[in-house]
Amino acid sequence: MKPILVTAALPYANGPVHIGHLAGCYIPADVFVRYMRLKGEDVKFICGSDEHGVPITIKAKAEGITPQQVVDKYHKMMGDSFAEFGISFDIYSRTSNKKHHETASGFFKQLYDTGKFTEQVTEQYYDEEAKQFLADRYIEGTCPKCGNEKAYGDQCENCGSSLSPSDLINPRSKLSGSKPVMRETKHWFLPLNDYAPWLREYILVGHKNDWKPNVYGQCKSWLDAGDGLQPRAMTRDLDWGVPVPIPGAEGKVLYVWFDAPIGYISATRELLPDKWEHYWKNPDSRLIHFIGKDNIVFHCIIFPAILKAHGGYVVPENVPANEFLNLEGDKISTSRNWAVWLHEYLNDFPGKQDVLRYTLIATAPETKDNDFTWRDFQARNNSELVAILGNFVNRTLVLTGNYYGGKVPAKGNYTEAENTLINFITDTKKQIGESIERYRLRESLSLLMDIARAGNKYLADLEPWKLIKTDADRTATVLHAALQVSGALSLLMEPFLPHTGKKLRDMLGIDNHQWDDHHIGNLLAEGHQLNAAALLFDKIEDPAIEAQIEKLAATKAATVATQAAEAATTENKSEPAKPETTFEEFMKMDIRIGTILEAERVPKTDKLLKLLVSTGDEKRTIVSGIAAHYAPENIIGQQVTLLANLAPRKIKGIESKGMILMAEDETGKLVFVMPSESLRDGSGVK
Ligand code: B3M
Ligand code: ZN
Repeated sequence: MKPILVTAALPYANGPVHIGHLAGCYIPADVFVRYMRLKGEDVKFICGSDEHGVPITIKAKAEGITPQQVVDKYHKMMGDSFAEFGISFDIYSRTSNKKHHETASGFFKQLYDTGKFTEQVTEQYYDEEAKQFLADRYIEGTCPKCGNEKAYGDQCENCGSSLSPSDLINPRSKLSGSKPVMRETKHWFLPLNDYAPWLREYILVGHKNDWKPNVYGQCKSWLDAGDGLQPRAMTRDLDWGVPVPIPGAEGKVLYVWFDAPIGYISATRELLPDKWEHYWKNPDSRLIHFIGKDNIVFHCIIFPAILKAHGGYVVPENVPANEFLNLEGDKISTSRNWAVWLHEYLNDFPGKQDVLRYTLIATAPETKDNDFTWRDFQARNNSELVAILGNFVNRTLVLTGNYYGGKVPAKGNYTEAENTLINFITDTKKQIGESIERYRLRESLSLLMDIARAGNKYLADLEPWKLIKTDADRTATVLHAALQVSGALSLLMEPFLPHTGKKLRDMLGIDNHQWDDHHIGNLLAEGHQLNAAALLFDKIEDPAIEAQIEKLAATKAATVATQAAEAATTENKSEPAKPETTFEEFMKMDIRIGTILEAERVPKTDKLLKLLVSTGDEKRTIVSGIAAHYAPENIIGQQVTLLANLAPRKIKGIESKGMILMAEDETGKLVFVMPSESLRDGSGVK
């Protein structure tokens, strides 16, 4: 039996868990692990809090507390809510603990001692006001790939690109807001470029067919990028993190994306002090990382390169990353409090963990971003869980209670109807397993519900409540078979709806817990006494949903009010003056009037519109970061002012020729700069 090591991304301990985390990573991982446990596989489920990195120190600064106080607060909050929700980690550890510091610095030291790093003095952005180098999220600016104006120095959450601070357009310090300057500093780099041939073989050849297209595609674009993989600094000028364990590195810590994935190893060591190598250093081991799409490059390129550089470790077999989940049509945002927080859900909907699990699996963003709405949540519960699954089980148990005192009736002779039903369950069980093992969890859940649908149809066709009046033996057989279907459901739903599976197994008096065929169809022997029946699910009424919708509306109103207040309180701070220019320099700018002929959203981005703009003598494509401000259909025919001779740039694979000039109002809204009267396209601006 091959050891299976499943990890789920270590969430930053700078805030609570929300439904985007659950849908993107934790529920898929939990379904997969529960299924593997049911099959009797040797599987371990590893997670913990990611407690280093700039997100933590920014939160600490914002709350006026220490980073340790931040991580202590959120590590407990997340661990408790994961446990109550039923994410069944074998360990939920944390990267600020001693075991991790030991493991991560030991890993770094081994790479250092074996000459895997290059030592480089480079220029790095420095905030002269805060007197601090600006690593990763201490700096933000415009993403060169997608135009997101709040991209971080190490990654862009909008398009998932991994960045370096020097890639950012208009960089600014998150500490003081000032424009940073460049200053020299020494760091230790992992020459990722040296691992490119191996990574190409490992991913582009080895996992061409079994990695999800969204994952494979991102890796391929990274590996095929013109300038290819670059050496990447694995240390930072920060005082919060794992100190760099070599002389001359005072005041420096391990880059969080070097130390955090090693957190998977240290947590396994904590869980299995004597056996952890059986999972991490066994060539037969299956290492599977469940993550969100913004973590792909770190788990598919950087961490495997680190493991390869160290040697002796398995590398990921698969990294089934999900896309993003939105909420009521808007991106989930911790900073705007636009989220359904897990701890609040557990408080508002006690005992309904599985309703949220069901909804988030059924709407999982497996291949593209998806949207959670409270109305859909209500419909999933009322029209599917209550009306299909709950209804079938309840009718079967109530009729057995009424006719046979709650004892499993005699099987009698199965007809084709029973044999077809039981064979359908066996076949569907096989398909469910195959879907789970291919990380198609929406499909696998839908197959589970097909079994409940088949059960309902069987009862509707045979109508035991009428049959009882004319054919007692036949009725006994029908309910005997229906009970076997309930029994099978109680096992097969375990990966998806563990709380409900347990509840149903208790009602049926089943303590079996195996995912194997011979139990399907004869889980409940004649004469077996069932326990008291109860509803598996109850309806969720409108007021409960309306309360949640109103809560979100209040959140949005509060955010808008805050933004307006911030805009109002900050004196009308115009953009900082730019350095002086000359008439000659200005005359190089070819600024013209144009008209937008066509407009469409750029797929997989929130900010970008692809425009076809007429400038009189030609029509050109321009990608513009205004999607958050204008719907494409509303700007057809809009006259605009554009910089026509800006060097063409590829943005999200689209050749963009020119730039639409926009003015920004005090709330950050972008407005067109246009002539006071309609002009011929191509008219020059001087
Ligand atoms: N904490 C990023 C995130 O929370 C990071 C994951 C680390 S997994 C080793 O999205
Ligand atoms: Zn981007």
